[in-house]
Amino acid sequence: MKHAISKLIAFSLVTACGADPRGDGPDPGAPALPTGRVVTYDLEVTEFDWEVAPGAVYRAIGYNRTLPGPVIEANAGDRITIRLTNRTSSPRSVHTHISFFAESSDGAWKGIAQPGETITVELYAAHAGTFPYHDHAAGSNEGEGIRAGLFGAVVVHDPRGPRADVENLVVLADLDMARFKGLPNMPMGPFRATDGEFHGEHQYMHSINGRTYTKWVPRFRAKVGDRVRWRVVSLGGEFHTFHVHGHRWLGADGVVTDNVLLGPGMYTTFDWREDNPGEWLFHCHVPEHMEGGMMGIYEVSE
Ligand SMILES: [Cu+2]
Repeated sequence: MKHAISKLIAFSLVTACGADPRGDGPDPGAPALPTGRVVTYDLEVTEFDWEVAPGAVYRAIGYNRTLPGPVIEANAGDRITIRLTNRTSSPRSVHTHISFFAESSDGAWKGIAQPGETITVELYAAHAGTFPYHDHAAGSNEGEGIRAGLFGAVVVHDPRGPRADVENLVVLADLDMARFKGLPNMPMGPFRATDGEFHGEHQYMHSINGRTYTKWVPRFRAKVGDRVRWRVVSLGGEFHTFHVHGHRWLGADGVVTDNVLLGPGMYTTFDWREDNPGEWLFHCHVPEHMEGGMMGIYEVSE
């Protein structure tokens, strides 16, 4: 497995150090040079109860009993080793975006942990940025793992880039209404959108960092003058936007924006210099998703 990754890295470095394969300049996607460092993570897949808000109990399948799963953090050029243990009754995996890996660590056709099994996944953090990771094993259904809670973020720092004073990691995810065991003021489930006192089709379904609504989504904080880095990944079945009140940043298209579109499995990283004190909303701008809990608060002090 290591040999296969080494070959991948060597090939990519050859193309990176030489001209662009099209012959028109340096490759803008050049991978980072190896640091020689290895970071190791243990991920355990289990089924557990998770409160997205008090009384809103979700029967989750997740990594290390938390939604989202733990942050996988590295510097560009590091190798990442993940030991994945599956304590559920269906096949599970961890599939990552952007990092280099051999097919044996893909987590789709290969790199699957069977029930009771521990496997090793080997990655190379080729590029700085913020990327999703998630289950990609076909259990009872192909997307069941992601809906149940098997998702998280890979944060790859650029050791040569500007350091941020504050880093805010945002994981947007849609939950499966059929997996709720309880909702506030409701008897135990399972629930359908039209059940009992349950109003609206989306309540508690759209989460930020595993929680719903401004009262329960963990707050972000910064102060005026800070270089604030936002790392946003979108995992789930819906298209979301990421909108922050009172602020603006340079979008990927080079145009100033305060709201970006992220489809399933998409991600973005951007910085701003904080200049606006206050208590600001950040949220998905799809009305049903806001109503469904996808909103939080960002507090800026003087
Ligand atoms: Cu949305």
